[in-house]
Amino acid sequence: MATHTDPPPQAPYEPETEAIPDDGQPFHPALVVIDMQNDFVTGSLPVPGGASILPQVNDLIQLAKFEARIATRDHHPTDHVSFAKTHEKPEFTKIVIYHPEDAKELLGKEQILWPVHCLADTDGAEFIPGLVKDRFDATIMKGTHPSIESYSGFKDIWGKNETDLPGILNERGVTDVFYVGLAGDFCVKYTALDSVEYGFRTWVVVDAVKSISQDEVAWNQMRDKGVRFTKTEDVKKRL
Ligand code: VGL
Ligand code: ZN
Repeated sequence: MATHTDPPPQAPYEPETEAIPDDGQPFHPALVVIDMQNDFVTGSLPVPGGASILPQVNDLIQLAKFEARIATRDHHPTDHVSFAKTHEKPEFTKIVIYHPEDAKELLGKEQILWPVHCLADTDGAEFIPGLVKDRFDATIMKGTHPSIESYSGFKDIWGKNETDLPGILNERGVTDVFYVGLAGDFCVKYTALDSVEYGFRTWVVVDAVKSISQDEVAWNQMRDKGVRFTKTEDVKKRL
């Protein structure tokens, strides 16, 4: 039970944002909507405040000027490597995992063990009610291989398998990609970091994103790698 001597619960960190410059450079924007799925909002791995971003996400989806609108979905098999249950270990602890074809090299990666979430073809993996999903040009499914974790919409955590996302963006001549959705410190962060690496001007729309952790760590990692932060209102003004 909370007492008067406890420190107040920390308000979520909110990074500073900027308006999108209109500086005469080519501007071909795309929107990527990350993991707006039941399990991340009302299901087994709820992101605090997840439901609250739906109005901003829907407003952005309906802006006429985006040259592509793409969704991602977490879509795991029952015994996925990221599930605590698969390893018979407690949820939210960390283990070291290996690539199924590369285990002999012993190049492990730290893996947080999650509750079972976004099982393929279950309600938990469906888009949340009210999401304007009929406007998506493509939906990228990720985390579909039982032994491979995939947070980013571009490629798995080992960087071995690329999705269709970079091809779609490049085909359409996209210069600027706007990222919204869940969770800010996992799938949004890893997607945005890859987006910079692929050469896109990369924007995270901070009032259309919620994170699992309330701290600034993930935001600083993104900013340090060249991800830029803006707000729904500023996107509407530029588009
Ligand atoms: C995610 C944890 C596990 C996400 C996906 O969408 O951010 N987080 N799988
Ligand atoms: Zn997942």
